[in-house]
Amino acid sequence: MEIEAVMGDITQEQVDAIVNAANSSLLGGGGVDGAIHRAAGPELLAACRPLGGCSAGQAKPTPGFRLPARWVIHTVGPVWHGGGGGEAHLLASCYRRSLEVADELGVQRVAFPAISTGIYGYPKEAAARVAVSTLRETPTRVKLARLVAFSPDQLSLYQDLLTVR
Ligand code: AR6
Repeated sequence: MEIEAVMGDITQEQVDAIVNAANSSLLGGGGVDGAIHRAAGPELLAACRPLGGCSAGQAKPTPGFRLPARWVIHTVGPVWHGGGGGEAHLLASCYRRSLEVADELGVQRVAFPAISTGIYGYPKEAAARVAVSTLRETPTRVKLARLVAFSPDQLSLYQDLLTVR
């Protein structure tokens, strides 16, 4: 799988599936979750309701409705509590499970936000390391993972990690 980093708004990504950094209710919120629900339209919330929520580290798909992406893969990152609560393991699970769901959907191009690094407070550099190493290690039929940075600093974190193996 090719991994690339780009800067932008994930709701504009022209890929098969975008990953949402949701909360366990899957009923919307702020940050990238709010942006995805606004761009997808109210059908997205209606599609999330019957899913019955989602645990941290897990992932569930819905259609993308008005988004350019055909699918949204909703995953729930860990809330940062200092690192001793299994946060890294849960964050890795988000990336791994999202790729597994992408395989189940049969899609080839998936865009990821920096899960947990906003409202959930996960330190950005540590989170970027987990993202890149998990994407590199997970066996998948996905051809392209796009790491979508929402700031220049986030983009350089990804670029630094992607230039060394
Ligand atoms: N495109 C790409 N990245 C974005 C966008 C966007 N449009 N908007 C924000 N980001 P956050 P979390 C970046 O807080 O930390 C919600 O209320 C942002 O800069 O969205 O996993 C949920 O419902 C940051 O780098 O997600 C949960 O309650 C990254 O996306 C909670 O927030 C993640 O920030 C989840 O918190």
